Amino acid sequence: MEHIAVTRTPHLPSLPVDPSVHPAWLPQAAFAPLGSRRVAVAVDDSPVARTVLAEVTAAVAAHGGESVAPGAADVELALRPDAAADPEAFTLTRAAGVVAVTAADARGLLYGLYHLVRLGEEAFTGADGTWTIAPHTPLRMLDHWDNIAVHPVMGQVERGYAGGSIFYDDGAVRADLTRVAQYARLLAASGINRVAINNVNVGPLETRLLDDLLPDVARIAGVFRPYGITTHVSVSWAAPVRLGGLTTSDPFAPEVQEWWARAADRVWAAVPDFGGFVIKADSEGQPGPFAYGRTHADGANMLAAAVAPHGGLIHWRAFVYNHQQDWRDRRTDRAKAAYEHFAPYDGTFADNVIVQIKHGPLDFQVREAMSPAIAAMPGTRVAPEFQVTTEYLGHQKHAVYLGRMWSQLLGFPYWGTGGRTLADVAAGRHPDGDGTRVGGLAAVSNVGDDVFWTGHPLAQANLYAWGRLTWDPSADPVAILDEWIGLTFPDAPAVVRETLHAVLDESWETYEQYTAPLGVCFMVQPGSHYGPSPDGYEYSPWGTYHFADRDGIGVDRTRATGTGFTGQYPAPWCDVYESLETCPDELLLFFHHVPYTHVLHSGKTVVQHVYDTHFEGLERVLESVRRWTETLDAFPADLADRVTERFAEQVRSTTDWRDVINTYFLRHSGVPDAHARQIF
Ligand code: GCW
Repeated sequence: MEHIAVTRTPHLPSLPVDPSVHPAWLPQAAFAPLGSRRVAVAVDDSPVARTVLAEVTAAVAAHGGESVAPGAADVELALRPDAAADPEAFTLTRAAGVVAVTAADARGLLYGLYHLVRLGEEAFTGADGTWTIAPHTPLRMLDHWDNIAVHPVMGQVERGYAGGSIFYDDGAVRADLTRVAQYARLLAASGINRVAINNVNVGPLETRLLDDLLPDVARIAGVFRPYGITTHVSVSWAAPVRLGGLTTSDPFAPEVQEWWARAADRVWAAVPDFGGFVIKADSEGQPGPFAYGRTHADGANMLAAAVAPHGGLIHWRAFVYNHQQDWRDRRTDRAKAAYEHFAPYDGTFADNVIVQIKHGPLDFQVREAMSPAIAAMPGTRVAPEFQVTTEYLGHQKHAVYLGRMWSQLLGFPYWGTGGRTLADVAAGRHPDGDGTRVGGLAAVSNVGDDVFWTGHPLAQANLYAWGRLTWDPSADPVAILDEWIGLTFPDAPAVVRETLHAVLDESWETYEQYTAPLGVCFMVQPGSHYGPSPDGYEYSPWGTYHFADRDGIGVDRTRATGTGFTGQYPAPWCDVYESLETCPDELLLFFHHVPYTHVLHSGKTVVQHVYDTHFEGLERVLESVRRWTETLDAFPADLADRVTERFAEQVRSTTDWRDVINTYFLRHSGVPDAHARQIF
């Protein structure tokens, strides 16, 4: 490897810094500690190496430091290669006033550089020592549900709450991808290394990403590449018919196999380091192998064979269920679907298939049980899927920090306290596995072309936290929140940082308080999924019911008397959830149908719990608004205005939730509030 020094590099890429867009967690000030020092960089000439050089060059130019040749005297920071095994890992050494970051290749150096940015001055003044830091899993992914053609119902970005798409504008890939480059930089600085660039609901225009729109895919991949980010595309199972004019998509048909192999050849010819395909098949109307009497393993393995010669991956989604269920049918339980469709095929998926499974068995609710399917496939590479976009969590109109929720989910001990967790399974460390089935972590992104990226400026914290947790799922989500606050608002006085912390820290729990209680799920407005509608899905085909009547509420998912869903869990959870004695309060209504007067472990009845949490939830939001109002002058006016506007909507919406849910429970149960507060 030929190493070049920053001082001898004539054509560095310029960093994608656009002053009209909020810098998120990479404001210029965050680079001051690094940029005020004498820095030596020795790297190869790869695209990522050039990013490392560009970052250092820009930082020292802005902050009075100096780029010096490797080996120069009085170097304060050195970034240079070593022979480490993991190409994304780096080693940080602090000794005798010199900080060195070493890594096997430029990706590790880039992560090391952003690590220094996060540490700030502490990076240079802390105690001497050596730390080797490696990501938890090699697949740390964000999926975009962005459409190229504006969808008549879902718009430019399905479940997007931050304006238009950074990739597409009204039927075409944007000519100017500067925002994508800025995004890539933010993602690299948080730890993400893979992005799927289009919606898993693939329309006719998006199908053409495999064909005449390939040059656009190559352009986007070219923007992500310098940041160590690999590009993936979502594909339609029906592509051979839609695009290739075949009469079938049967995975066993030779012409279909041949079509996909040629499609893969084309894609990798255009983008040699392409990542692979994401696919939603036989799900919510998307075509799939069921039409041909084939299984999901048949479908996934056929695609896997097509991309294998190129080293590609297939992310095959397990969000497969009957969305045309008859609500009168009490035997079918949507929660059981992913396990039933996938677990029987464990061990039969090809090596380059990743089965992507939503963390909950329903759909990204504020509180639902863990998906048992994730734990059921020791012989399969699994990527649990999360939502950074807040489809069921307030549409980035409510201030809801999700780090604590994800941390809890990632640390869920599927085989009991102290045992392997969801994050372990994602990294291939299944207790019954052979350790080779390394999966990853995936989530749906929350950005758009909004000037603050995420609609609600404070929702940036979620994007940041997601990246950081994919890198290290054991990281403290509260520390991540403070890290985000420190980076994003570097000059803010302590009181402002305390306010942001207070507003966000327990905001997930607050959101849970004022929305659907005790794991009951889906009391949202149908379609939009914003605002309360307790019976909105009760008589619908979507399989998301709570069965409230005058006596009680909740879904009996026990083996003894219900749908038997509890039987999909390994011990101890199959028994913990089965029993009313041991089922945790917060999931009570997910697993059991109980009277409104059932007494929780907390000592309260279900109905009194509902009243109390809903009154308290609004109080907590009002307290957040009070704190925010006290410090809002410390923020730039445009950001302050945006957050203030969002809080006004949050208060309106939370009041709505409180009153609708409380009234619903009062009318159904006839049990008055013990404190005689106003319910309608
Ligand atoms: O939560 C549901 C959403 C759909 C989405 C689907 C999925 C992309 O309401 O908008 O479609 O999940 O995950 O496929």
